[in-house]
Amino acid sequence: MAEPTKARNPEREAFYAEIGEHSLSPLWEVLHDLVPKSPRTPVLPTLWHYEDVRPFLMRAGSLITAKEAERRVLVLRNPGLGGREAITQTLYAGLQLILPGEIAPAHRHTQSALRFVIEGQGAYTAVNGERTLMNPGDFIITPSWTWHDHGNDSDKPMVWLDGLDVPLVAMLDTGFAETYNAEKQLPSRPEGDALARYGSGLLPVDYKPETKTSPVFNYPYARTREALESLSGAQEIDPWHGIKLRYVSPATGDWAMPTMATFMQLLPKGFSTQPYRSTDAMIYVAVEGEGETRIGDTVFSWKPRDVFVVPGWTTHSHHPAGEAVLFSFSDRPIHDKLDLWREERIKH
Ligand code: GTQ
Repeated sequence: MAEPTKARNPEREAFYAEIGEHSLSPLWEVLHDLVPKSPRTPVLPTLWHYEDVRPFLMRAGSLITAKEAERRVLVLRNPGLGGREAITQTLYAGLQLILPGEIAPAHRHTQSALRFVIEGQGAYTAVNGERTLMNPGDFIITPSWTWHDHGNDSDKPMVWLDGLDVPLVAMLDTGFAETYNAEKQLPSRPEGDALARYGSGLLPVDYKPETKTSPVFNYPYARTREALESLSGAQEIDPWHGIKLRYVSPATGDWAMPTMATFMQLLPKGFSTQPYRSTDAMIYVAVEGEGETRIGDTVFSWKPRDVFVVPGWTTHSHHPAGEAVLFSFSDRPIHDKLDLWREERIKH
């Protein structure tokens, strides 16, 4: 609700203009915008149907090589954010295409990246000298300031969703980047090394975490799906979330990434979630099944590979047609660490 503005008169206007010349402004004119009663986000609920975006991606594939582009990505721009390369206030998302035989050259940057595999299989991403093959539904991490390159040795196009904390890092003015001295890293560790070392309920005996990012950098969908499948027979299905798991670092139990929370949830057949909101804006990717998500007055119909955004502090509910699986991510770790995170579970 807009607060009544203070009366304006020529004397005040003249004063505001005069102090403006001295890089000063009157707080009382803007106080309630600066300190709102509840969040007023410009982020708009937005849905990208993969079948609409894919032809544009393939056209991009014939316009520019992955090498020339460095990263051949169509950015998912939130229309409420005035043309910024941002899907929410703090996060960036884009769909990256690598064609057979291509390489996206090695570089590193302070922005953290997640990859959620959408289409194709058998391409790799290499992080700090270890390659991991990418399969649909895998959640892959490129930690801040780690060398990474991507390549496609398969015979089909490979597409994944990139999620990065680009707008957050820009706001903090902490962006650094470097290109590697070669197109790709030579493998220095065998494939599967990180998962064996850190991702089997075991850790090397003297291991101490050196960074705030999970040492596991590929969470394969096969394992995630198996966990959800086993739990789908269980009694307790959360009315607001269905069966919702969060990805964590096995080294700390904290979120897998310091700036982004990631989740996978199963919505059983015939189940709808109750209305819910939390301060963090959520980016969803439909993985299996079809359904609707109601966000305020907006209704989105999704099917596998579609991406949609739920703005922060906006009531929403999911209504799958049959059993469905949704991946999602947000900046919740930041809200958590600043004691800002809130949620509201609404009862009908
Ligand atoms: O794969 O390294 O979508 O650096 C944007 C910036 C992907 C990447 C993006 C990047 C990358």
